[in-house]
Amino acid sequence: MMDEITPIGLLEQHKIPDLPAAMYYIPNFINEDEEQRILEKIPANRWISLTHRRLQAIPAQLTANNTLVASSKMPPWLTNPVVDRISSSGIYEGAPHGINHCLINEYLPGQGIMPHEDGAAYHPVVATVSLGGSLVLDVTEKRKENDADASDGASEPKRWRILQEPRSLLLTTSSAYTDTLHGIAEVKEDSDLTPETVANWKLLGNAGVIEANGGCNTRTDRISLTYRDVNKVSNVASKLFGKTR
Ligand SMILES: O=C(O)CCC(=O)C(=O)O
Repeated sequence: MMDEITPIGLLEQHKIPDLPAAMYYIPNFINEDEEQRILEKIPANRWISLTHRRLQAIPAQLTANNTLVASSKMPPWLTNPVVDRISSSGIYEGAPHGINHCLINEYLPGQGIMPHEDGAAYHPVVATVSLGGSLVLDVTEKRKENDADASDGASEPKRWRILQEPRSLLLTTSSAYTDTLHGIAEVKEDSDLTPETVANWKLLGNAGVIEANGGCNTRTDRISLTYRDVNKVSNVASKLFGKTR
């Protein structure tokens, strides 16, 4: 039945092989009803349009010095069931606040995001829930400044492809967070998807769909929820006294 979810259980069972430590992939993290409920709740009037996609930040965009000034909390439709399930995995243990922020990105077929890192504004754990369509996230090893080979191109950085299916959860932690870049190609189809080219192939919920389509994924509208813990938080009271933590 399509309505089943995968309990996270032991994270080690979901670890994506061969990547820097560590990324975890959990298919069917939410069910179709839960996915639909979230999609219906995304506010139509909060989108910020960029050149190649649109996004919204909840509860608020960060200030110029990467502070979350939060007079309101995350709304229940973003926390229940997603944050509750993620928290039960223990992945945010030791984080300053736990999940306090969510970026919602929408990608139409042909849209993507340039390779980037999320940086020091956040505790180094990102939890990405995918809604709607599937797409490939490209993960690339970051060049070190003193990398002798970086200038002459003699050695290529390592790359991995992660297929994110609808309703899945991808957790990016520790050196996978700090030592890699991630991006999404601006294509209408992800091709050459095989057990050899997709790092999380064995963890996929439905690899058969890709196989039946000749190793291709035809992009449809996809929305991602990227949950994070913003390190610096200022509530209205502490802002009056100029304090953040
Ligand atoms: O949509 C995704 O899977 C990635 C989003 C992303 O790179 C970001 O929010 O920084």
